[in-house]
Amino acid sequence: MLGMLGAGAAGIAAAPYLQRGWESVLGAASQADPTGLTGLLPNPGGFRYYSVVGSVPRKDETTYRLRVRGLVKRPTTYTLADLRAMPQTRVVHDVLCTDGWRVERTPFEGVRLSEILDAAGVRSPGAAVHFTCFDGAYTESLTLEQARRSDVLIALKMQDAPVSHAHGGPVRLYVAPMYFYKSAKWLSGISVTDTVVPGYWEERGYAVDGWLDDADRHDAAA
Ligand SMILES: Nc1nc2c(c(=O)[nH]1)N[C@H]1C(S)=C(S)[C@@H](COP(=O)(O)O)O[C@H]1N2
Ligand SMILES: [Mo]
Repeated sequence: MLGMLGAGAAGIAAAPYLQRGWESVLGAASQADPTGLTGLLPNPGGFRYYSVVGSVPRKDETTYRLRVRGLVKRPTTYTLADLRAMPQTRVVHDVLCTDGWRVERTPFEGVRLSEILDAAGVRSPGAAVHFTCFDGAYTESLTLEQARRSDVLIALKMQDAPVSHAHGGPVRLYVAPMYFYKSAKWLSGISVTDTVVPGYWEERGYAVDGWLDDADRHDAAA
């Protein structure tokens, strides 16, 4: 199993079947999707690995960049070292995919998105945040209010280890109060926009507001 994981995204993409459950309501749309949806490796540690593309380049210490753009006063580009040098927050919450699997009490650690937004300085009429990924395909969005929650992270660690390539490393988004599809893997861009731009799955029928049933929608803990 570890060997397969070591083979990376190419191995992941080779999984010859689609893992569909709740999402089968979207079956027609996903079958028409030329990039395909690949779920694979039945539950190592409870997680399944998803990518909407066949292979994803690896980014490391020297090649990884996170670009913050759009309706901000100070467009900024972060390296991994830059992100590590910022205050780190640890959030522990259950992870739930709409396919029906759940991994309980999973720790994520990284920089609060609110911190990144404050550093960039959101300017009018900024009201939402759009995320892009270096897989070249996946996108996600949050309202600015959601993005500023204390439990929304630019995650560098997952399960107390650096986020692996298969899990979207070196940097992924983690939106604790929402279904896991909101947590974009291989995060490379953050853009402040004036309206919510639906993400990859949202253009294919998912709710833009991906709240978990038990989520406190007003971040009382913040
Ligand atoms: N870039 C990218 N991010 C993504 C996805 C994806 O296919 N590509 N899938 C989403 C979905 S539906 C889920 S359930 C989780 C899966 O994360 P994992 O592969 O680390 O388990 O990532 C989310 N983020
Ligand atoms: Mo998912």
